[in-house]
Amino acid sequence: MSILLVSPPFGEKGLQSRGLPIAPPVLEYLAGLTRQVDPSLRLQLLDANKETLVPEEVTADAVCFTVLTPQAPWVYRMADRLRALGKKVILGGIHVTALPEEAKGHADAIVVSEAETVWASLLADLANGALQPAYHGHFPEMVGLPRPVTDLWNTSYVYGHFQTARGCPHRCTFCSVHEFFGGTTRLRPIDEVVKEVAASKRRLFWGIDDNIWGVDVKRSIELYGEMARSIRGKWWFGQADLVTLDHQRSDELLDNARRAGLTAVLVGWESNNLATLEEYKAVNKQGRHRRDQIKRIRDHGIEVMLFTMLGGRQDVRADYDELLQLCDDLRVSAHPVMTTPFPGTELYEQYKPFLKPGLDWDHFDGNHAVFEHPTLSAEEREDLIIDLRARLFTLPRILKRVARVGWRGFPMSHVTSWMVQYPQGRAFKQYALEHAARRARTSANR
Ligand code: B12
Repeated sequence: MSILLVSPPFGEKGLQSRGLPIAPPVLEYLAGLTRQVDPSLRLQLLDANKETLVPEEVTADAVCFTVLTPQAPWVYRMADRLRALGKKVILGGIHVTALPEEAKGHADAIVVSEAETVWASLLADLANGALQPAYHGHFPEMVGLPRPVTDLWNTSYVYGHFQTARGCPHRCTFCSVHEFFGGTTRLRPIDEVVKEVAASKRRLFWGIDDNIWGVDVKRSIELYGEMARSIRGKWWFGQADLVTLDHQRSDELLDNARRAGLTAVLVGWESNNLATLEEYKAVNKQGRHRRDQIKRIRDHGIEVMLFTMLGGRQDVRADYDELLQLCDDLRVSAHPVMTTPFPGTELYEQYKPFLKPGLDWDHFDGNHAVFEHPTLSAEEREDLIIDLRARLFTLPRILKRVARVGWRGFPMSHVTSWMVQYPQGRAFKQYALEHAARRARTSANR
């Protein structure tokens, strides 16, 4: 029997991530899990950002899709076509877990929650022609997890990935993580992580933990110390909170993290607007002196990028300029996305009465305004974020920011700063052009 694992394209209305240099983590991980539970099964992987999925040309018996919310419409269309051709379709991932009844309509089987505890029985049922409509995974212990399988691609990637923990201690209302992982945080054994990264042929990684140091500071210090001792010539970036840096051992944490190869951290700044931060229940994760902490991280030789959302119902027009000013003051870059209430989150329930009717899930991609705002129209918010991104990613600004990374990180943190910012600026520009073309077509049709 053979199965094809598919990573869907990152939205059709905003192809921001075309040619993303990161290997899709879910696919490589599920391939590892499959080999662990049934080594006889033949496996194929397809990254639909880089290759075209043609249902008529699929040779596998079953096709498995991982589904984020903005990818759902594409997946459902493909799934319907594949099923009409007699293929079995299995869906899993965060969107399927949030809306299982919707997903069931397009699949022979769905996996709700994490796959580890149900994957073996699902594959056995598939082989026996006895698939159940739904499999409900539990929250597995993070011991003995399979390593990602990296040798099945037809395409190539610059970055691999590793995961040391699942879950996050914070409960931000916009974030899917808390709900998805059942409020749990779970850590992998340090030696398993270190051996996995050391054994990988790859040299650059994304540490895909939801919070690379905020789950358990002492364990992070220990993990990074061990990585620094055992791994040479490998570098990585990851995402984290700021409040952890109020911890008394945070200098040691940052030192060890840099020695472990951390070149850049994407910090959850979330918003400049205090009312919005409160609305998102994201105040506590900012810590006491968040501006100073940004400087501290960079002085340790680690690049910083701010994750921020704009266009929430408490946000105002001035927030866009203020974010640019903040980035200029701190000489730091940002990844601004449109506030998006994802199904399964607290924010979704709160914003439900304001959602624009008739929008398909592909609008929930961080570029589109999907709810009504008290003072700003959807078009205004979409234009404001595009304009902010254009101003943030001019070449002089990018270069000034690269130069500001502390000397202790030279050269890899500086190289990473460029490698993250430059393509991001280009992707934003490309999206802006596509957005303008779509807007022109819409007004011509009116
Ligand atoms: C890596 C990542 C990305 C990468 C993906 C890289 C790639 N090439 O695939 C990139 C940067 C591209 C990305 C983009 C986005 N992301 Co993202 N991302 C993540 C992150 C940090 C890790 C996901 C991951 O790979 N985990 C490792 C794998 C092994 O674990 P897993 O996904 O949990 O999979 C397990 C189960 O879900 C299940 N499973 C998953 N899929 C399948 C499929 C089958 C068939 C089966 C059986 C089981 C199964 O089994 C796995 C093992 O238990 C998560 C945070 C998180 N913790 O999930 C956010 C997350 C998934 N992202 C999120 C968001 C919002 C986005 C963006 C929309 C951001 C934005 N606003 O611009 C974009 C999507 C753009 C688009 N238009 O589609 C949200 C998802 C919300 C939602 N409802 O979809 C998350 C949860 C972050 C959050 N804090 O809320 N992301």
